Amino acid sequence: MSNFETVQLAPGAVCLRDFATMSAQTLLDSIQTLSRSAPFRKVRTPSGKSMSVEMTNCGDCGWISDHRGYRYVKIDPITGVNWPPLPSEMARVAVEAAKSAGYSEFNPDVCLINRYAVGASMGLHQDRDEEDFAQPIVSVSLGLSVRFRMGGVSRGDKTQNIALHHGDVVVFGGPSRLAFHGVGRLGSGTHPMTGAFRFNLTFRRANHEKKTGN
Ligand code: MD3
Ligand code: FE
Repeated sequence: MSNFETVQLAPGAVCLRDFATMSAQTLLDSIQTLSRSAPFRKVRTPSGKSMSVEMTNCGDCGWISDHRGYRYVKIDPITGVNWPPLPSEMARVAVEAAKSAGYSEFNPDVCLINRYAVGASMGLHQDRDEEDFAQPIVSVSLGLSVRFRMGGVSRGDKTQNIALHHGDVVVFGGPSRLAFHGVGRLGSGTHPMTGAFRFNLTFRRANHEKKTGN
């Protein structure tokens, strides 16, 4: 396993620097493959604004946004079929990272994949379309670096800036699960593995775990 450094960002939020560096090529190959079945697309916010980040998903459902709102859906509206399955080699990285951050029960059912081209950014928001806030969100950054902003559970709370680099994994759980966060504009550059892009994978538990038996 690779070496990594742990940085506590806030209660429940831990950055594992370089945690995914050794897995980066595998993750990028998986992204390339699954984006052939579920292509990256620009999405619109409910108010009609086009987001600058392009997105796709894999897993039992996928996160979408349109004039009807934000939600998870089982069928990709672009292809009309199920999202591609979450590859086990992708899920493994997220589950291991969650364990290292103290969340031994993480069981993701979806991975939202964001692709940032030069100039793309993401405004301050909360991730609250999931059913179970007891499970953390695990974020993996690949390619070009970016400035990540993190605040508290109220929009007006003070924010801190953290640089996220290729291979960094951040686990957001507990008191940080509903923290406001955003991503600064991607500057121009070239990364040897991703070219002019940054990819971010967020592993989530969108639906409550199904009870087995009867
Ligand atoms: C803090 N993505 O897809 S990952 C998103 O880099 C999203 O693409 C960003 O925010 C990106 O929703 C940031 C870091 C992140 C993800 C989820 C969080 C931070 C979080 C949930 C709660 C608190
Ligand atoms: Fe988010």
